[in-house]
Amino acid sequence: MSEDKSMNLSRRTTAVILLGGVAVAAIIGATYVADFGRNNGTALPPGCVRPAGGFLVVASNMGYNDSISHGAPSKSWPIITVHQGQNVTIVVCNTDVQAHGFQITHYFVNSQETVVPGQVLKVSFIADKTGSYLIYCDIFCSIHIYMQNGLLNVTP
Ligand SMILES: [Cu+2]
Repeated sequence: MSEDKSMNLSRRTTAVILLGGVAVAAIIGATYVADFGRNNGTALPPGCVRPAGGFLVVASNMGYNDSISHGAPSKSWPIITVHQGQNVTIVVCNTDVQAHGFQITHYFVNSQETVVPGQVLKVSFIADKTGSYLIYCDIFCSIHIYMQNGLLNVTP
């Protein structure tokens, strides 16, 4: 093989690799956009109801309780306000096609609460400490940044 031919082949190979990369990126991008734009929040799994005196958090591809429509990630959503000493019950359900985490600083940091697609999770805890605590997802997902700014306010 002459030097020229070898150079051409190498260039062609580079071009094919580049095109391949662009195609893969386009496919991933299209999948991401399609998933992002689909609202899975309409079909609630059985048991996905607000508990008496408690709260309901629906994890969908629109965030927590449609946090994307409520200004996430710059604005806090959802916002749960309770009194110190209150027994707090939250039903968390997942209508998305991917798993999400459900964490609250101080209350559910190391619990690794996870809701898989279609799951309904019920958590209860005593709000023992006043203050504002972040409600967030600790599982990497395609809408992760929109699930980092929920708020639990525990008032005296
Ligand atoms: Cu996440």
